[in-house]
Amino acid sequence: MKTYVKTASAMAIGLTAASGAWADGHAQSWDMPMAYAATNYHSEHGVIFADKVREYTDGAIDITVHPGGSLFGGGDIKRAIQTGQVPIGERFMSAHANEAPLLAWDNLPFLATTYEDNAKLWEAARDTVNAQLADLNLVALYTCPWPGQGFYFNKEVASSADTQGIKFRSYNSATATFAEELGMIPVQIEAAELSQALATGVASAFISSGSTGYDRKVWEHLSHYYKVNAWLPRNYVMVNTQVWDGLDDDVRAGLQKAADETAASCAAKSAELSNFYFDELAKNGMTVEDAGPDFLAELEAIGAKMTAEWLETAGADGQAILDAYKAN
Ligand code: PCA
Repeated sequence: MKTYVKTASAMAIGLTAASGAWADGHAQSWDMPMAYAATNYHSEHGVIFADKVREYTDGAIDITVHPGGSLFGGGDIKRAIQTGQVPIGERFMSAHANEAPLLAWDNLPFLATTYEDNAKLWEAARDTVNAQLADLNLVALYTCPWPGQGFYFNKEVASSADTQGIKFRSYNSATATFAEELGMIPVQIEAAELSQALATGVASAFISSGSTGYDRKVWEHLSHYYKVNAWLPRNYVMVNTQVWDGLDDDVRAGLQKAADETAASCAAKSAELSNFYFDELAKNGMTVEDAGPDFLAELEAIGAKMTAEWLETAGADGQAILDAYKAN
């Protein structure tokens, strides 16, 4: 209750100006913080989305994209939207699993490792995830997958015998668990801070897609990428629930149309770019290869344990997602 009151009063302060502008028939200007590099396809799709929104709402909503954590750092974006400091923003969904374990639905190792399966998994999860987000005062407009996740190191790694004691950049609690299971020391760092963390030795390994390694030019510090393809996690663009509910039906429909089209285009771009990123890592001197059988077997065993742990925390809703996915 206390949290609700706090949220409601912050909302009143933060959003009056925007709502008033709309009541007068003028455009609402929305700042949209995004967490990842301006040149990343997620951020580029934020701009595509903003253009479509202007078009489909007849200029009623004018979104300005702020990529790279420039308006709010990645870790602060969700809170800023929940409390009405900004109406809309984008972030990595499973980064919010510490607050709502269900949101790690797309972080389950080796469950859905192709774009097609990943789309099926999102369909299976969508309603449950949206209900969870409603509890957090959020409405998801669209989600978009990252390419498959693999491991970056500064040396050859054949098994966990080679990973003991390594400082590992994690991006959520699941990846911290993964690191610990491999004898590494996790430290949570934003993608925007990654190059600096590698340069200063705060971390010397991490899990991510080829995309983030490319964005952050990690070949300057690291030598090996293992294409584990453990999962394809998603970013999501979310709106504050009161803002969403306060819009005219037409405007909401325009936003949703823009969101649906952007989702399809963003997922296609992710798939299209996934091999390009590997090529770029290799061109810049990294060894890019599949994980060896010993390492992979260990990762699979850890993955099974992580899935079991997730089911304990996500409960019946989590099981329902898995059942719906497997039924299709
Ligand atoms: N890049 C983001 C999240 C997943 C990914 O591929 C990151 O490393 O922070």
